[in-house]
Amino acid sequence: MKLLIAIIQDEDAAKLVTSLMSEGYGVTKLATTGGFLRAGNTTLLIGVDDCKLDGAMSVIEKVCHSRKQMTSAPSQMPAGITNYTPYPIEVVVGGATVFVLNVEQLKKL
Ligand code: 2BA
Repeated sequence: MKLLIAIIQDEDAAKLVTSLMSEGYGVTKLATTGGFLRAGNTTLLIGVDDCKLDGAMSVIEKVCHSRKQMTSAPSQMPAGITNYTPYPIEVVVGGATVFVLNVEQLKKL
């Protein structure tokens, strides 16, 4: 069994949860914050049997879209500089960042 930790954009979250649930995947949705943009995103925990891993990945790929975003995130500020004016930069926020972990056991007690 695998655990997918999928970090996605809030805009895609409702549709992805619905799509995964309708295809029989179990999903837990967490409200999270990206370290770079310091903006809200969504993290889904999806436990899947090994044989369903590719299917889950296809659903994620189909639903989640990359988007361009402008930011002047404070995390760009060089350490120790106080009078720094951040300038806007454009970043491409991915469709989904997915970690695939091996699961030793799943117990429902
Ligand atoms: P954020 O950390 O808010 O990053 C949003 C987007 O900003 C990133 O999109 C990337 O295009 C850009 N970015 C991030 N760090 C950067 C840097 N140091 N310099 C320039 N641009 C930078 P994605 O790569 O698609 O990541 C989307 C979200 O996925 C991230 O939001 C973060 O919440 C998560 N993420 C991505 N890689 C991760 C990792 N290795 N570990 C944990 N979470 C990760």
